Amino acid sequence: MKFTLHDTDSQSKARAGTITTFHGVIETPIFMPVGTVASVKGVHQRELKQDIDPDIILGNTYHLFLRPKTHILREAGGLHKFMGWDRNILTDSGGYQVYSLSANRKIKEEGVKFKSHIDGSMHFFTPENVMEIQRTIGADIIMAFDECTPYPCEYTYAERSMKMTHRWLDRCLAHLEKTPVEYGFDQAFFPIVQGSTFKDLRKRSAEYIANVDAEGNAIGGLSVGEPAEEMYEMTEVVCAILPQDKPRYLMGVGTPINILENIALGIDMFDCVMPTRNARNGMLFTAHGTINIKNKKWENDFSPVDGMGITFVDLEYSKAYLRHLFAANEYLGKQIATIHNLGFYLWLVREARKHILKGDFMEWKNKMVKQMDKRL
Ligand code: PRF
Repeated sequence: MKFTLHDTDSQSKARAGTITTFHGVIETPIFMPVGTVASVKGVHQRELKQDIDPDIILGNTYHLFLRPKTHILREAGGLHKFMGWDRNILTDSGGYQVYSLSANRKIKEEGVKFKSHIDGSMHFFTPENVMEIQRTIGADIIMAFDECTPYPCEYTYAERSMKMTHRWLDRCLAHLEKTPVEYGFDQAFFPIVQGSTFKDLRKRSAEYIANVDAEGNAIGGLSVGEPAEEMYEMTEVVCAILPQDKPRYLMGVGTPINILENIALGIDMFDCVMPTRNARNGMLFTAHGTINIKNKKWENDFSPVDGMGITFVDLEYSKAYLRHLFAANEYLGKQIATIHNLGFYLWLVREARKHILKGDFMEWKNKMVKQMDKRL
C-alpha cells in the first residue's frame, strides 16, 4: 500500500491524498460504504459501482466469520471473488461488533468469548485468530483486534482497556508476521487508538500506535454516545501525534457534519452504517438538511427526491412516490433511499477533496455545516 499526500489545507488540518493498493486507487478523504455481510444492504454491486462509485467498501470479520464462515470464503478465493467486487475492501476486526452485537461476551487478556447473535453458538476471538480470519477473508486493509470502551467510561477502566488493546496489538503484529497472505496480494494492517474521552490516555495511545509505524492508523472508541465536541477534541489530540504521511481512519463516524468537521481535523477515511441504515428507516441526507420521507407533508410533493441530482434516483423519482413506497412497505423505497444517501455521502467527501485542493475548504465546510443542520 502506498499513501501520497497531495495537499494540506492552510486554514485547517484537512488533507487530500491517494492510497494505492493491488485493487486500485482510493482518493482521500473517503467514505467507505458498509457491506457487513458481503453485501451493501439494498444496493446491487453494479449500482454501487456505476451510481455511487466508491473506491473502497467495508466488511465485518465478526459477521463473515459466523456466516458464511471462513472456510467458504477460502473456497471462494476470498471476499472479492465471493461477492463480485474487484475494488478495495477493508475488514473491521470484530473488536467492536463483539461488544455491540453478541450476547454474554467475556473479555479476558487472552481474548473475547462470545455467543453468536445468529444461533447462540459460542466462539472465542483472540488477536491471533482474528488475524488469521482476516487473512482468509482477504481484504486489502485489515484492522487490529481492540476493545472499544463504552461511553461514559471510568478512567481506570479506560486505562486498563487501552493497555490491553496495546498488548493485543503487539500480539496481532507478531502473529501477522507468521501468517502469510492467501491470495497473492498484500494486506495493509492498521492499528487502532483507544483511550475513551480522556486526553492523556488518547495521547498515550496515539504515541504507542504511531511507534508501530504501520501503513495507516485508525481511531476507535468514538461516536459511541459522547457529545460531538468531545469527539472532535479527541480527534484533534490524536491527529497531532499520528504520522502525517500515513492515512488516518476514524471508525464508525458519522453524520455528514461529523465527517466534515473531522476532515478539518486531519481524518482521511470514514465508515458508518448511518447512510444505509437511516435510508431503510426513511431518513434522507441532503446538502440542505435531512428529510423524513415518511412524513405526511411529502404526500403530494411531486418535486424530485433531491433537486441536486447527484444520483439518477434523485431526479427520476418524486418525494411523493418515495413516500408512497415507504407507506406501502415496498423494497424499492429502501433501495432508492439507500442509493440516494450513499450517493450523497460520496459526493460530500469528493467535494471536500476538491475544495481542499482548490484552497477554500474551510469556507465551504462552514457553509455546508450550517446548511445541512436543518430538518426539511
Ligand atoms: N473499534 C473497532 N471498530 C470500530 C470501532 C472501534 O472502536 C468503532 C467506534 N466507533 C466503530 N467501529 N475495531
